[in-house]
Amino acid sequence: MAEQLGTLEELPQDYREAMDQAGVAPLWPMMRKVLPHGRPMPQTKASHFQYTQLRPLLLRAGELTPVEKAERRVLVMSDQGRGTGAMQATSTLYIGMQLLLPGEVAPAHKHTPSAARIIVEGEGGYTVVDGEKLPMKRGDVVLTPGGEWHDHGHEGTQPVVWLDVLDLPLFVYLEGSYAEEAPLQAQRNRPDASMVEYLASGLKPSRRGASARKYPMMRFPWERTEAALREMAKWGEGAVELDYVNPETGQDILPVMGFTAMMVRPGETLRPPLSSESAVFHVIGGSGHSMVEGVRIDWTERDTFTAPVFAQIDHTNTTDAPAFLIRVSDRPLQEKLGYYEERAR
Ligand code: GTQ
Repeated sequence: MAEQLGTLEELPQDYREAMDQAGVAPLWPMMRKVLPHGRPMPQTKASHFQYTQLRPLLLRAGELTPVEKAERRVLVMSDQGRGTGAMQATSTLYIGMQLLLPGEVAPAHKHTPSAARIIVEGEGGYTVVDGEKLPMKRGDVVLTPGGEWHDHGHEGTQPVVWLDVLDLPLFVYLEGSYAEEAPLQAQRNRPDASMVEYLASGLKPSRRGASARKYPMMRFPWERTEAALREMAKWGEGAVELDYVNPETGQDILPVMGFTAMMVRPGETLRPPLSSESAVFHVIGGSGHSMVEGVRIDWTERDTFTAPVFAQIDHTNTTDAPAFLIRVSDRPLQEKLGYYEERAR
């Protein structure tokens, strides 16, 4: 039914005022705003954050604001559909670039939203989650799941920078976002689970009925991810993409956010189907360009860009070296809500 719905202006002034007084409003003039036909009408716009622009601003924040005054020294990367300052990159995903200088610590806290870090630059940074010390190396994905204590530290000599990805906007929308603070955590004196229990893909500890932790592996080393992508690319055709999964369950690594690692071969263009998820892409290595809803984004290593729901997306690598991206999306949330969808293009 493509019938034109009634407007507010059509209604008599006295009636509109009386409704206003009573705290009510007619649905029909607003109906299409909340229930558009055929597909959602996202406010989110494809946005591109160039690391060459962010880096000097972040280092300057390091001079201007001591970590004690910031708790987390972060530049928030805003969806340009909502405007700079918006605490979201898409409807559900928040991203920010965090700087920690040598010797600094970001104190322990825990909060209802989940976070993941993608390490952008620097050596010697670490995050402690629930007592487990997770080294932060370039390209690693490090999880701090909702409700888990975490603090950050830095034992190196150069600035450490990472991309924070949180499901914060969802929790703010739910009026469910809050944090608690505590002193730094005692650290367990052993390597993280990716180096012990889950060192080899396809193997996990025999537990004889005892159950694993809810988040058994919280660091996904990039070194292994890249090696797996390169090997896959040699032996198959089509998109080379790996899902990050919980090694105990095979499920997504966090409740709301899903992660994949992608390799775009030299000369290749990837054209994924349209999907109901919104996404953040972070470039680990290489360069290329993506078309997102007709917007061309020329990206290079350490850049970050976003795509709204149902966006037409092409990724092209015209260089002669492979390009590597990590993609974060809200698909796990949408699957839990029962509406995740893909459409042929
Ligand atoms: O490192 O714990 O970008 O709590 C925003 C909120 C980072 C963090 C952010 C946070 C953190």
